[in-house]
Amino acid sequence: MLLHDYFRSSAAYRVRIALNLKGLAYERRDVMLLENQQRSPEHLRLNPQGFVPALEVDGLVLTQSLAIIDWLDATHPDPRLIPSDPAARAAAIAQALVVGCDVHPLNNLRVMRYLGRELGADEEQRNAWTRHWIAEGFGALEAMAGDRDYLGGDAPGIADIFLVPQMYNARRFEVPLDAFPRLVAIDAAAQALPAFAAAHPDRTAT
Ligand SMILES: N[C@@H](CCC(=O)N[C@@H](CS)C(=O)NCC(=O)O)C(=O)O
Repeated sequence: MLLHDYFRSSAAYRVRIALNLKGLAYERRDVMLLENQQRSPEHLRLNPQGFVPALEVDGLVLTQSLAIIDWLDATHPDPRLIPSDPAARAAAIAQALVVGCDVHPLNNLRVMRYLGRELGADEEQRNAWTRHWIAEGFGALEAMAGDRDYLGGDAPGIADIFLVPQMYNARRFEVPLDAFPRLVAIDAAAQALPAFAAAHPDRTAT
């Protein structure tokens, strides 16, 4: 497996965590986002959206982190990251999508660039935007979190895989986290696991 990756990409970080949880070996290739390598013809052939991650497996090219993790779960089901029970599955995916649909896309590099270049937002305004949408999403996710070790229950699942990279971003942008004690505790529990620790951007930067 070859992961087209970038150390600080939270969508790629999700896939690194999932691959590690499943104990799957993979190679990484850096796509340098700040140099716009994601817009190169070679990368657009893999992912026409111009995003990382993309995962190449035996001639198959997978994109979109949730779709990649769903594929990994279908082909390597141990351990399960997305529950099979329909109600539990819907709840877990709903938690993941608080981050994946309603927080992360608003803070993406292309959005930040648009805010700066097209709308004239300066760095502090762009950072305030990022902090606002993270705090709003985290407020909802905090209310959705149960009282178990992980969002996924007694073991980490898809929602934890989406949470941890977003917590990394939150800290990077100095989002106050006092209002989210459950998320802070769940993030700490997950990061103590080798699969999460090995996927951390500090362990991945080239
Ligand atoms: N929904 C996509 C989002 C992928 C995404 O936003 N990737 C970011 C890095 S986290 C990216 O490649 N951004 C490049 C850009 O904005 O130009 C997924 O989950 O895979």
